[in-house]
Amino acid sequence: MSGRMRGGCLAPLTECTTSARDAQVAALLLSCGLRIFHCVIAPTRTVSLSESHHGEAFMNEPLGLPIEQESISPPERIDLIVVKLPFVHPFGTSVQVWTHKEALLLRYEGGGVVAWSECVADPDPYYLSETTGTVRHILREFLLPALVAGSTLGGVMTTCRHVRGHEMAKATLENALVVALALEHNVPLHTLLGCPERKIPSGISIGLRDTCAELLDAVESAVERNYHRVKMKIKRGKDVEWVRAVRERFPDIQLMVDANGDYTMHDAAHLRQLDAFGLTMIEQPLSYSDIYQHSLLQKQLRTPLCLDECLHGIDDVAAAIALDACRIINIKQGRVGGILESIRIARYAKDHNIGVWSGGMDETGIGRALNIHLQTADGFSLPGDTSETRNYFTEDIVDPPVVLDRHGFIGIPPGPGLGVSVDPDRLLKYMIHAERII
Ligand code: OSB
Ligand code: MG
Repeated sequence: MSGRMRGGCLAPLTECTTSARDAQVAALLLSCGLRIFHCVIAPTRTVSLSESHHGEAFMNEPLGLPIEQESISPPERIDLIVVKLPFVHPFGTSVQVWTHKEALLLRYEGGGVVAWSECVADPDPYYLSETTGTVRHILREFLLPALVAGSTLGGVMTTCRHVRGHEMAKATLENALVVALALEHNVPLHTLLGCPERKIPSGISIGLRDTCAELLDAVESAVERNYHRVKMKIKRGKDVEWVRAVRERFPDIQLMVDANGDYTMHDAAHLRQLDAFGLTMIEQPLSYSDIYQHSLLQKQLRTPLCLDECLHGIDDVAAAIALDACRIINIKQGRVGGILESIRIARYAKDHNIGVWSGGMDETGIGRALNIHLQTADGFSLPGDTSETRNYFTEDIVDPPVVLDRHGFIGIPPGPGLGVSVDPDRLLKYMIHAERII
């Protein structure tokens, strides 16, 4: 790591061209002393489009967006970088407490632009089964080889669908390609997606706290900052009484709970008590892999259920809606394989009168910016888990940070692509691994 980098005298790294800033990051990756692997992309692993269309199910149909026809510029360089940033407050769910955000980033250089994407996987399998380790493996061995000369975006992603599961890995590649296209066209990502600019409502996800008093303090500060809705994590033993306390103190806020799968149908009578508090929804009360039992539970509750962990693509969403397993869905673009599948799901849900919001994974500013652009798409009808940078990090790796306006809205970062730029000093400060693929 060079003294120059530490000095902070470099101009911020712009996304939109292969500028001096990008060259600095490239030089930094080579000079940082971390392990850098080189591996050869094997184009022989791809499957032709006509072959891949044979016998496909609903999930594998093309989306029909014009950008799927766009040609991908061949990558000149691809790096996988892992950063680890401390949270300002540990983030707890019913399953795990995270003290840091460890995120895999993909840096894609080609066609005269540098595009970044952030994978939503954690280093551990305590949200879903994918991890930063499995994503690196799947990207290197199976997804990046789909990048062959002359491919369209749709063609690459169709080839990638031959890989079963691994939605977070697929999303990491797809999002990088989509951002690269936006940069090549010199337009903001939402414009490339055909979505007009709009202000994005905010929502905050408050992790499990040790005491109810601490939870009340956290809710109070969110209400003071004008968040449009507040989500509190619950688990067995920290649920009905804690919700009652929050509701008594804040009778008018849009309030919801997220159990991350902590309950079973044996808890149905207990969960029915939550109907008394006017919650906007109860998110994933039952197992991370269940849809059917949620449909049984929904019949016993007035409060709408919202599904998160168990929805991995439009087929799961269609099943959940057909079974009346939920009235609202949380779309995490990483969990469903990327921004294009997210747009398709939002449209489908809207057509079926199902509320939609954009979930978060405590992302750095790269993933956060993508989620903001995504929420301009048709169908996103409810405030999501998109909150200010300062809730997570004292400093982030990108500029500008996400802030709320006076009315609790979030603006779309201006400029081409994601509209945020990676700061080389902070990237270096938080980088724990770098691997050059091409
Ligand atoms: O269930 O939505 C979840 C974070 C990590 C894992 C799972 C979840 C969450 C969040 C945080 O709720 C949402 C955010 O603020 O980004
Ligand atoms: Mg959730």
